[in-house]
Amino acid sequence: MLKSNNDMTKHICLISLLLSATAMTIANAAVPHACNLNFNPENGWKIHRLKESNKVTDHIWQQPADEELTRSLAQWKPGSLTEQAIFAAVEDVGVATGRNVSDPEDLYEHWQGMIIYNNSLYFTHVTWSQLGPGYKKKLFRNFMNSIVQSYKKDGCRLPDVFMMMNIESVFPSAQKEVETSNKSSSSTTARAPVMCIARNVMDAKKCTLVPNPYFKTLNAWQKMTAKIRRNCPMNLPTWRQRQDRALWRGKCGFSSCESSGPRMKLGMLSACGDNSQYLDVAFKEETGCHRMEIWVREKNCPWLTDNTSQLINKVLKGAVIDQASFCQAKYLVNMPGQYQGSYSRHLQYIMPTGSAILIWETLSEFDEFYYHHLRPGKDFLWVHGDKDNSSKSYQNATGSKHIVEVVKQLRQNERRAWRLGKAARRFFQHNLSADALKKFWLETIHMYAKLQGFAPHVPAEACAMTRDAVSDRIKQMVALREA
Ligand SMILES: *[C@@H]1O[C@H](CO)[C@@H](O)[C@H](O)[C@H]1NC(C)=O
Ligand SMILES: *[C@@H]1O[C@H](CO)[C@@H](O)[C@H](O)[C@H]1NC(C)=O
Ligand SMILES: *[C@@H]1O[C@H](CO)[C@@H](O)[C@H](O)[C@H]1NC(C)=O
Ligand SMILES: *[C@@H]1O[C@H](CO)[C@@H](O)[C@H](O)[C@H]1NC(C)=O
Ligand SMILES: *[C@@H]1O[C@H](CO)[C@@H](O)[C@H](O)[C@H]1NC(C)=O
Ligand SMILES: *[C@@H]1O[C@H](CO)[C@@H](O)[C@H](O)[C@H]1NC(C)=O
Ligand SMILES: CC(=O)N[C@H]1CO[C@H](CO)[C@@H](O)[C@@H]1O
Repeated sequence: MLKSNNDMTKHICLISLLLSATAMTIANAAVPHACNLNFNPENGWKIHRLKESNKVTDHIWQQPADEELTRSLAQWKPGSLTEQAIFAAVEDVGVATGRNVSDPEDLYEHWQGMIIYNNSLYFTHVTWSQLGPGYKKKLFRNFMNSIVQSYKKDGCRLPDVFMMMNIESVFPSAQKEVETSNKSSSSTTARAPVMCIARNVMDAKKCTLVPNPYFKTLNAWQKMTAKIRRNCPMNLPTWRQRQDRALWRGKCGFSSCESSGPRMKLGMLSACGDNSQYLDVAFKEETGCHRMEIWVREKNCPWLTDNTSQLINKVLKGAVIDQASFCQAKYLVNMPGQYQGSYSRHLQYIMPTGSAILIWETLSEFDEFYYHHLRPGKDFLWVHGDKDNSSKSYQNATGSKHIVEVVKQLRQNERRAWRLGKAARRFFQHNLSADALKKFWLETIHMYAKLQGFAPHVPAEACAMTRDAVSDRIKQMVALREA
């Protein structure tokens, strides 16, 4: 079992002195209050300061918290959560995903510790490896920082809290799940109190889902989605001018024969064959496709053939399309993620376009924090390609139809397609807009704080997050080390 204090101090960001001065300067002038967010159909989510309440953790929600939070945290009574249980859960997931749990660098590769203390945000478990510009941990830190800063600006006060966050999208297979659950009696209780961004449906109690880091920051997301809305007017005459095909652009990506993502994508691309009048689908770059071709040549995957290679070459050259211009098509396809066939951030970008959303049915294998709100047939339609018996991943989602059939039907019923697009856009406002993300995090932090039976403390070496400073500073240190 891990010793929490040891591990909290081992993986730190080494720059607390540098940053503590900056942290002081952002203290809010107004006395911060406990806050709530309420949804109003006219104005969306609005912050609500609770002036009467002094104790943030005492405050009463005016609406029930999101089901994902109530469900995944239900097994914990207020005040029952210990630091040990949190670290046990981290180790538990580590074992199941095949990480070397006695090597903290390896174990914490995908974990990010996060502390909110006295209304400021701190991070622990920042590892040295993988500090590239797009690396998810960095994105995540920036995203969380923007959320905490935003509450501060609103004059809100957050409760003290400590969380461990898994920023990977892949969770243990069913087989490993069995091994883990037999490991010891404690592992059943070591399930819920960690956070993750995507979770296999079979691991429903393993962690609590929170938004993925690809929203970047609240401000960036707000700007990006405002641009999409401007680019994509919804009045029917204008909407009618959108291209009458289902559009998809994405990465090739390939990690193993078992991963369902690339196989599903090939399934869709092959459906394109004689159907280019209905589908406009292509890979947007060659990276990853080369690896797939190598596999084709070596014929290691039973489902890859020489024809796959032909297919890849044929469909590779799709024009890259700016995300804010996706609404040039009436129908937009969401495919599973690049490597393991898990979630894809694509969906959060296409929901606000007002085009009808077609989701490849394998999505039902993985959950993100908002999937349980999506209503098939109303907010989107399930689709699939030619089913083949080598694919274990098809879940036969209710109502799923062949993608070409779906496009043909929607062409016959334009108003239905338009209504689907409007519903997706409404869904977006409610669940995925910057304010909705803010609201989700406010609930998460409050619910989690209530469960904790310990007072979170800031280890001496933890770093205060102000701007982008954490990983920039580490990069400098890496450079110094290498010089
Ligand atoms: C909490 O933050 C406020 C404002 O930044 C500061 O004045 C106060 O000393 C801090 N309290 C503790 C216990 O750190
Ligand atoms: C796991 O990590 C420990 C500590 O770094 C190391 O000694 C050991 O060799 C590693 N085991 C494997 C299988 O890599
Ligand atoms: C785990 O427990 C289940 C039910 O008790 C049992 O069927 C299964 O064989 C066990 N698995 C392992 C790997 O011990
Ligand atoms: C590969 O494609 C050719 C024509 O392009 C076709 O005749 C052949 O049946 C295909 N092979 C397989 C295994 O699908
Ligand atoms: C798929 O079907 C073919 C022929 O119908 C059969 O030979 C093959 O064993 C099947 N594969 C799987 C994985 O069931
Ligand atoms: C899905 O349906 C197909 C054909 O109806 C069937 O062969 C397959 O076993 C089903 N898959 C699952 C996971 O239920
Ligand atoms: C977190 C969040 O905003 N959840 C909302 C998602 O949308 C459904 C209805 O579509 C609401 O009931 C949820 O509260």
